[in-house]
Amino acid sequence: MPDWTKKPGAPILTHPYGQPSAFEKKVVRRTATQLRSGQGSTLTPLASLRGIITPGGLHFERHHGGVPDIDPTRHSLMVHGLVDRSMQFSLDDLHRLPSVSRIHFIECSGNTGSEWTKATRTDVQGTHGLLSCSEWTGVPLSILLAETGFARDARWILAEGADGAAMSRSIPLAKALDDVIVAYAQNGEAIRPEQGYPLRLICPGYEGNTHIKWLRRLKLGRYPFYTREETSKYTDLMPDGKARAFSLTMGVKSVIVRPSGGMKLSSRGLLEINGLAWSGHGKITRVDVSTDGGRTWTNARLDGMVLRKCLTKFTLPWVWNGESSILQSRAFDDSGNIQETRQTLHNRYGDNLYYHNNAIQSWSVSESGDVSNVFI
Ligand SMILES: Nc1nc2c(c(=O)[nH]1)N[C@H]1C(S)=C(S)[C@@H](COP(=O)(O)O)O[C@H]1N2
Ligand SMILES: [Mo]
Repeated sequence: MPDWTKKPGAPILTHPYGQPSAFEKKVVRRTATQLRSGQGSTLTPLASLRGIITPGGLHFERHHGGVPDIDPTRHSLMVHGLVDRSMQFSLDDLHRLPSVSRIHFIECSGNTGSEWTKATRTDVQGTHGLLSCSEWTGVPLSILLAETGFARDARWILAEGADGAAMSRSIPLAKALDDVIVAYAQNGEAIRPEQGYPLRLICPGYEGNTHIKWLRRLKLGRYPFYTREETSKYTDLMPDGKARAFSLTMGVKSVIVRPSGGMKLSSRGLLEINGLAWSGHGKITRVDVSTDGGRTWTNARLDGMVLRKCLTKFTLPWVWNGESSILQSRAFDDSGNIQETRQTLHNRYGDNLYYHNNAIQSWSVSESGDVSNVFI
């Protein structure tokens, strides 16, 4: 009989805010390699997570000016510009308004950017870790805009953060009226400081950069505001030298998280392939898995909830017979989009791209069972 059965365990309230088991301390965020002063990002350990929800403490982070320490009693949201009535909302005001809770992914458009022209990172935390999924609770932006009213020719909204970077992006008014949320809670608790405490914008399916954290201001206008983050950054350079701007919706994408780069298959025989699929356009309808580098494909099972603009879990049983194999997955969504190969995307968009890489990811399994990132 083990020790822990023979005596009482730790007293109640040892941890007023619960923590993971000490045996799980390797399951942590880690920094991406490109770090510059005053800004940076951390990656979610996708290979160690089960299901579709990212625990608050493991949500990836992307900060352009660090994490501000905001006193919610001194924070408010101003809505102004082409509105009938400028209004300022305190947190208390927002808590009184009708709320929604929705499960959505956030993916930085730089996610997988390192993998466009060669296999760079060793594991799925490195290749795909700028991706997380939470239940977000807050007030639909359409409700705030019904309070302020807006001019008939208003078309865009500038959203601005209260951080040192005062990060700002233009959001189409049509999107704001559709499904954007002014969120104050994440997975049942107040939004974490790293995720935008006390208020952030959730723009379901849009690139991560538009989900303005530490949100303090929304300004309505006729045109996009052409901020730094939608002109010099977060645009896609095309082969003819022109840059595509406002490429806001994240494409259909999937990745196998188990087995994935850096793992070792311990023995031959039956195992379950696990992965995640998502699309900024809507719902995942189907995921195929290949174990022979894309020559043949098998339908994976979509497990659990299949929600729009949300991570979807897929599984496939596989018998590894000890041969070298190439594992791939490709996702389909309800807008008719199919996840494509790198080659197809390169032929279409050229070699200048960094953002919005939603190509099929390949993991190679060697005869010794070592799994690694390969460029196909
Ligand atoms: N105010 C503000 N909002 C921001 C950012 C920021 O630096 N400041 N980073 C953006 C980027 S580039 C991304 S990908 C997401 C990341 O959200 P997360 O840190 O909660 O994962 O927030 C966006 N919102
Ligand atoms: Mo981002």
